[in-house]
Amino acid sequence: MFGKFSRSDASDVANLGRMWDENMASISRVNILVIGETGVGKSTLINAVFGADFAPTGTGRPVTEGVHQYQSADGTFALYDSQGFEIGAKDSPLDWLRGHFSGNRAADPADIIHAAWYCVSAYSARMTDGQAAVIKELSSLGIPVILVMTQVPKVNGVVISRALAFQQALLDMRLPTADGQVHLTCALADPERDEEQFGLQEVVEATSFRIPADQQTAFVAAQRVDLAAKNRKARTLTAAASAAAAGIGAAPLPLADAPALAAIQLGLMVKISHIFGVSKQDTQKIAFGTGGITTLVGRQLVAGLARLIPGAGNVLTAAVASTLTGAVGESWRAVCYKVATGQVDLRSAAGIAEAATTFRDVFGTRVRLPNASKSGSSK
Ligand SMILES: Nc1nc2c(ncn2[C@@H]2O[C@H](COP(=O)(O)OP(=O)(O)O)[C@@H](O)[C@H]2O)c(=O)[nH]1
Ligand SMILES: [Mg+2]
Repeated sequence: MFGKFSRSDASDVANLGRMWDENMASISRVNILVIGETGVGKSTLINAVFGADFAPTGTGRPVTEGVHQYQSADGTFALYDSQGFEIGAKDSPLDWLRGHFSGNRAADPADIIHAAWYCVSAYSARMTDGQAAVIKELSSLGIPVILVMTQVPKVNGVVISRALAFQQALLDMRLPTADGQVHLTCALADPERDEEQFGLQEVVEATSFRIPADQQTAFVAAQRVDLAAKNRKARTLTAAASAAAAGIGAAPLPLADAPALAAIQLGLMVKISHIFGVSKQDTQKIAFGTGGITTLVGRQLVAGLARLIPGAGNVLTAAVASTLTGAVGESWRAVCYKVATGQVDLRSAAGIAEAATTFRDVFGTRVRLPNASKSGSSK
């Protein structure tokens, strides 16, 4: 049943597929290094922040002894998972890192490591001189280091004093970290021990602040704990697309140019889907599949509008073009937000229908179709 598209949508479906690939190719990959000794909770942290299917234990591409690289399926995110580096050790991963930097930095900017999470466990509660030396070396290589304390227990909602004492000891070491902080985290909720997940969003925010502008989109998309950042990014993209839509409608837009407007809107949906981790297939299903929002996106929307707006005749104004694009962006953001937070499960037909209903509901609050020509904007 899914994946069947009506004839009139065929070119929109094809366009969306092409735009999907173009968008992924245009996004600069972000590379994050996670370091810490075995058992401190790196994999658990990675899975909690970037998704359970991302770094399954024991897989990934070994790039050198003790370092594994994982890449997201869309290729916009790479993660290097590494055991503790020892300065001076033979075949240390640090040698790889030095080589990686001196060799690749100039040659291939795509391989630059944009941030490192140095993980120490609240349980071991120690940082050796060797570990501190590694942090210094990373910093001197120009890599922003975020210091993360993992496996931090709370009792009755309060961080245990031993972890706080360790945090203070680390602060007293005055390590050259990116933000001078020691971020306390618990990546694994453990109801039996009354422990809840915390601190992950703070780590993501601290990291995001240090990521170069070109890699921000990839980082916001890859992480899954800071949904507010995804919402902000989606709304920024929507504002830009609305402005572009107003631009093409600056002189009243002949309906013959409707494909240009449809392209802006589909391109916007593609970008928002990527930000929230909604797949190409799911995007196509909701947009053009059975029970989807077919008449509210793409060419059908624009064509249908001409019939609905009294007196619009064969033209669209800049205001209508921009309002429609704003409504498509905000409605699609709402759908993607629900998918990302698990409120909608797209594996069932009911889930697809629910996603489509969400889109229509939000769209309806932004656009009163029959009055659109009078008010121009209905925000
Ligand atoms: N209670 C608790 N256990 C954790 C936490 N993070 C990791 N663990 C446990 O610590 C062990 C080692 O974690 P893992 O992520 O495999 O460590 P890695 O070797 O650094 O990748 C596993 O049994 C995890 O379940 C946490 O935040 N809280
Ligand atoms: Mg691991």
